[in-house]
Amino acid sequence: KRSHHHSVGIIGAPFSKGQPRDGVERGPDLIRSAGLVEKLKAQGCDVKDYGNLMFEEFSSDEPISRVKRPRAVGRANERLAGAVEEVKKEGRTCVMLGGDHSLAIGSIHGHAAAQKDLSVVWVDAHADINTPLTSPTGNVHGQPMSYLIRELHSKIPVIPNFSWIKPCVSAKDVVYIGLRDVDPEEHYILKYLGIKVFSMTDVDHLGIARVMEETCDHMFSKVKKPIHLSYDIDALDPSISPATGTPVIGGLTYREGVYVTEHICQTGLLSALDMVEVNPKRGKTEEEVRSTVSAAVDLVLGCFGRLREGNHRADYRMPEP
Ligand code: 4U7
Ligand code: MN
Ligand code: MN
Ligand code: MN
Repeated sequence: KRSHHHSVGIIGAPFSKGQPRDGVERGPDLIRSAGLVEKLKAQGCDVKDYGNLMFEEFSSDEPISRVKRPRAVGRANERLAGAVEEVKKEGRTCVMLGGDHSLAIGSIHGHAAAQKDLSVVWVDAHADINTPLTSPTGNVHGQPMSYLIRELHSKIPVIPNFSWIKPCVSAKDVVYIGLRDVDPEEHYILKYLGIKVFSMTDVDHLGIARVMEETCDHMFSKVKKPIHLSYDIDALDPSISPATGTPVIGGLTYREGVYVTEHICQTGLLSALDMVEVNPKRGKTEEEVRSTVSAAVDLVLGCFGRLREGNHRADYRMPEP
């Protein structure tokens, strides 16, 4: 099933202004330093690293309707969208290393520009679907889905540097996994739009294998669309990935987290991946940072063919005596 080789394009997005905590902009370099590119190549992937994007600074960036740093966030995502579209046009599965989760706006938008009609699998402790008007914090990393979902378009006010965003995903093409910290307004939106959600309660009830079966059944009920997997490292339990801005107790185990990636990989439809919210400054010790970064690397590797049973190259032959 997995004998095809993966062609991967990596974009670093060292951006942190979708939330208030410094450090998350160091995610891309940390994940690379842990050997991501070398490990992907060792498992047979054709990897092109496009390097890190550079983002504009805004000397004055006052909040607009509860949205903090709208100009910086809007412009950074516009940049990212263009970069992701380029990677997709070169025929590679795009891996966006964040940075905070506001970057999913640009990543999914750019993906959708190159690839009409996609499914989004959002693995996160949070739903990140607050509109600018429901957000309790004003942080855009808690809002990206609201800008992208067609059915929410009429609920989004005008924001400077956000006018390029066209909603490009249908509510029926979104599946959430791992939710356990959902604001009341977000819970209303999820129910009102009938979005498919597998909360941590569902993971407990069904087990991760059935959750992934049902995720695929839901996504493939009509046609098989390319998959955008948006993976927030805080989906995992903080005992594994403590170095993140908004940790929530009771998350996915390491095994459940990796299982999600193995299952998405074997669909053969993964078209873009976000790995976001790794923040070394939120780790209390070196070991906490190491564990978080190492989990992020393993999740990416799982998306591109790494199996826990082991792997070998298709052209391997045993040495003859
Ligand atoms: B993350 C929150 F209010 N919902 O909107 C918000 F609880 O990308 C948290 O998933 C958002 O880490 C978390 O600010 C954003 C809050
Ligand atoms: Mn989260
Ligand atoms: Mn399946
Ligand atoms: Mn998130």
